[in-house]
Amino acid sequence: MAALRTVAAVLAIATAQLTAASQAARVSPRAHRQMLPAHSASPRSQPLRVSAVSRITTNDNRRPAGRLERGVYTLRLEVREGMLFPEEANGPGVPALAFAEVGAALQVPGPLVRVPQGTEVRVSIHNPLPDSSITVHGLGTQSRADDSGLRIPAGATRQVTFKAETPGTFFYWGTTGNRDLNDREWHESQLSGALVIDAPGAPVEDRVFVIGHWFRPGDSTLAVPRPDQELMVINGRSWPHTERLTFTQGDSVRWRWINASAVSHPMHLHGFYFYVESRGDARTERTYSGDARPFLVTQLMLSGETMRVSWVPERSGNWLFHCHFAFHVSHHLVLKRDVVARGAVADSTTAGGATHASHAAQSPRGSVAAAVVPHQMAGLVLGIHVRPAAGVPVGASTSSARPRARAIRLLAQAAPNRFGRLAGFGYVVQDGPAPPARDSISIPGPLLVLRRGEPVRITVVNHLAEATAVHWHGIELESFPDGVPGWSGAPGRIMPPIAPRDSFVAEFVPPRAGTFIYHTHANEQLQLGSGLYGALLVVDPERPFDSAIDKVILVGGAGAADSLPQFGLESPGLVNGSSAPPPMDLRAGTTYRLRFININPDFRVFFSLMSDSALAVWRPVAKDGADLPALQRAERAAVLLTGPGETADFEFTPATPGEWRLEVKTQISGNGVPGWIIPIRVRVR
Ligand SMILES: [Cu+2]
Repeated sequence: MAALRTVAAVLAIATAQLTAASQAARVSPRAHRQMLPAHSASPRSQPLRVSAVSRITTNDNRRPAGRLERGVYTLRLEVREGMLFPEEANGPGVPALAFAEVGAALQVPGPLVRVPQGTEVRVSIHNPLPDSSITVHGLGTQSRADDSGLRIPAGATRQVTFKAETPGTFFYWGTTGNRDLNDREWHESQLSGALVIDAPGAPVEDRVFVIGHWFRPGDSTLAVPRPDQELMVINGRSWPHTERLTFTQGDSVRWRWINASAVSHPMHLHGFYFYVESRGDARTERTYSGDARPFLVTQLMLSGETMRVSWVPERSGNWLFHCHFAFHVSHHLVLKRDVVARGAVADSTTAGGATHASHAAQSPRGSVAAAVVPHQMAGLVLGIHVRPAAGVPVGASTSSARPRARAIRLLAQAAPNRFGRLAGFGYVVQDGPAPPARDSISIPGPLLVLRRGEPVRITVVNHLAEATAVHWHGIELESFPDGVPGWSGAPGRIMPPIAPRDSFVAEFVPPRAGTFIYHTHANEQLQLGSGLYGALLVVDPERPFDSAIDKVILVGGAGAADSLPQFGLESPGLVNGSSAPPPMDLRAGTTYRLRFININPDFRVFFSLMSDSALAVWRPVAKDGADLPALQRAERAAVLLTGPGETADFEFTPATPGEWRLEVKTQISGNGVPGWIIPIRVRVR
């Protein structure tokens, strides 16, 4: 145990990543639900009254609130109760406290504070609640040490004045119970607003997005028992009711993201890489420049983190930016509980594999059945339309047949009783004219190795009992084959869901060698959890895949978690399809390429390579499939935190014979969150 503690101690100080992660109490969408009943069990002294409330308007953060005159910015805020409507304006709503400018409409997120650097900021906050104080954090000089919070007693008004000294993306947030940001209860969870300080001359044609999370535990003691209710919003709205962004091919896109929710979100962009220009939290920010900027397709944002990103949509069509936790984009976050009957999903994963729930989830929802049938997701999804630049034909490079394209036939199939009584879903590649048995599946799907620059034509055949689709995660391709059913493509040519017994042809030319993922982009909680995922490697012709050197460590799900009997108690993970992977045999002096992939539906995953007494050292070489610039390739301690939808490549050269342990695990650090750990012996000869 002493040795283990030593390693643990080393781990704890090895990287800021680990430290930050262990401070973020929540690991998975289900984990936070486990934490919350403890709060709900303690009676609230002052229940939120939901009678006589006003409508909360959603705030797109385009227009700063307040008044700026002669270098002095003045804003008068108050907190009131209201109803938030994250879907249709006349749809279902939830009660919440919200910020407003005094006398004006309530807003979620709160009124935007946006000022030039050097401005004197004067904010007053009125708390009209009769018997609850409010504490507001994030207003003050941009120093974390300062942020003990501004306490406003019931019925009182307080003012804060500070100089906007440091440019960046920050936020203010309130609590009625002096709780931490990641511990707020449902009624106070929307008390968050953006605070942006612009440097002189910096571009301000950007957009500001605040991620919110609202969770109210169910109450079975009511005359009409109330189930758990949960929603996740981007600027107050849940997909498909989030704002649509429209750009023209070649535009520069600049976004600021603020995770004011209690949980982490791996935010993933389809079709393009983005640069992370800065990262921070409510009070501080770190800016990257030049080659130091992370260049990736998925950025994990912990609770309370912010980021500024930039990217260029080089190809036209429809794209998405979304959270990669399956639950955070699932039908569970649709407030209309009658759309999908909870429990039907469990039935669907028994031996037959047939499902009615997914069809229900995919049926278009009334008021938004416009030109495009919305994808069945909900929650943290942002839709992006990219118009073609003048003179560029839509989908020019994929619409015509490619005679020399390499053909792959990929079957999506199901096998009964793969996870206990639950079916597994998996991909199989058909070689030759004879199709494989209908219940033959592989979890993960077969390793697909493509060659950079070589056209590929993948026919996806759906042998499932429900519609599906495949997303080529991280590949810079045209919109149509991108794999989001009812969304990918452009007006007049939208990718359909692949119906049972139907097929779909995805054609693309992978432009970049690296580690990617292919996975289902339909009914992800069920399909991804059940096994529809695999590693997609793109290699240079001069450096083909070599299984003796290239080691893929792929973490996926092990059964549709919300269908499992132990749902909420334990969530499974698999490494390369196994909960007890075989040892990895390496040779001293050889340089290996470890290709890590996290495509688990629900969990952040840590990887660490260690002996009994020390962490190994490895060299990062690629992130999300993109080679790292030399500046980011410094050797470092062998620990890695990933969210779903991330890949990362490291070179590892064991110097001497011996034994290492590659640990693959979820967070289990002292907060009661359950997890799993899968150790792999690494034997060096
Ligand atoms: Cu999320």
